[in-house]
Amino acid sequence: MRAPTFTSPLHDERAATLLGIALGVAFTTCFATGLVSHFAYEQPGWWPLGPRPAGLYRVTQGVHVATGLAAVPLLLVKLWVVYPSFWTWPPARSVRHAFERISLVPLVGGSLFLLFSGVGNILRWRPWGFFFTEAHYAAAWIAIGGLLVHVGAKWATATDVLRHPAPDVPPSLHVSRRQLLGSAALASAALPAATVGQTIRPLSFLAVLAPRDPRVGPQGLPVNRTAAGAGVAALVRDGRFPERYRLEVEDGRRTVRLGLADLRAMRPTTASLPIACVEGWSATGIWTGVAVRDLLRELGAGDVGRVEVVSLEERGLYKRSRLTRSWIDDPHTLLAYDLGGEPLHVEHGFPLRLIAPNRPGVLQTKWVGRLVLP
Ligand SMILES: Nc1nc2c(c(=O)[nH]1)N[C@H]1C(S)=C(S)[C@@H](COP(=O)(O)O)O[C@H]1N2
Ligand SMILES: [Mo]
Repeated sequence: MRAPTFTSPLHDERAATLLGIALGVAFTTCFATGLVSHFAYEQPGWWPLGPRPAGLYRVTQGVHVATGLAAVPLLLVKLWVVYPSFWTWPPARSVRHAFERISLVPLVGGSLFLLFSGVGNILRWRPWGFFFTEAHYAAAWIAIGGLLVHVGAKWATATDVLRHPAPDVPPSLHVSRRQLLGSAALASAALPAATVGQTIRPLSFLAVLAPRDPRVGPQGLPVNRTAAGAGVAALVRDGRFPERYRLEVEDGRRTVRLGLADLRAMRPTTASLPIACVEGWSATGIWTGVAVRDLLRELGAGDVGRVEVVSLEERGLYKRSRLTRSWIDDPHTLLAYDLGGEPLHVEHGFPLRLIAPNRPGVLQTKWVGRLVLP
């Protein structure tokens, strides 16, 4: 096999190293915040983060999406800089070299998969047949494993490159190394800058690329799953509703049914809490409702360590969520009936929705119909 010839002097170690460092920082931050997102969603027993601070998930998930976007141009430019080495012949000079090259398969393959599926997910463009959450999580471990091996293998070369002054490269097509890296940096700053406005309101004027505008939607809040999509719109349009609406509270021995008037007669709590979607947008609302702990107290439910919150929605991945003890005890874990002082819009979960501090949006169940106590 004859290696193709690569004429640009920009395929050099220095550019590769600097891009590699930027990518390493972006990937590690994205990985760490991705783990937070995963465990905040799964809520394993050992997970230490509870409902406080209330806005933490909105920050970690905003950073996750921003660093993922920043990595896209960095990775593309990095692949361009290093791709001549993919044609190296013979493919391995030593066992060490072979190992280093094999680690590129999970690293490059995993990274491309993560960025592609992540961007697709925030654009809600999901042409794939797999379940995004699990595939994205598995690929993250694969890529981070490849990254560790790669950093270990390249450490000596990279420190060597950085210790020496930058050699001049003759301009290639009038592009210097500095211009190449500068444009990569600019593109990688511009992508997240053009989307963070979907979570930081004062920057929303910048959010030209954001898939969601946090100000657009009924009651000034965006909507992911619509009432029509969830199949609850007809139920709500039905004239007997909400008069006939009953929240059912089951504890294995009995079922208590509470109408909206019963819920409104209980001690109300108002709290300012964000909806923070995994897709990277977030928006704050002023919610009023009954705190779950007050409701349980009213019903004399005693010491409850777990509550399943079940939607009227019949199908759909997010029709139920679980409240663990720290959320049940938090005074701002609400079954809300008002948003911004008005009855909830049906798109936001009328007649009743869960809204609680520091919780991924997917766990803020709308159109709540039933609470199941163990
Ligand atoms: N029943 C039900 N509740 C749900 C969902 C759903 O699909 N079904 N989607 C969740 C998601 S992904 C988000 S981000 C929030 C968004 O709330 P909003 O539509 O009021 O902004 O609702 C959550 N509640
Ligand atoms: Mo969401």
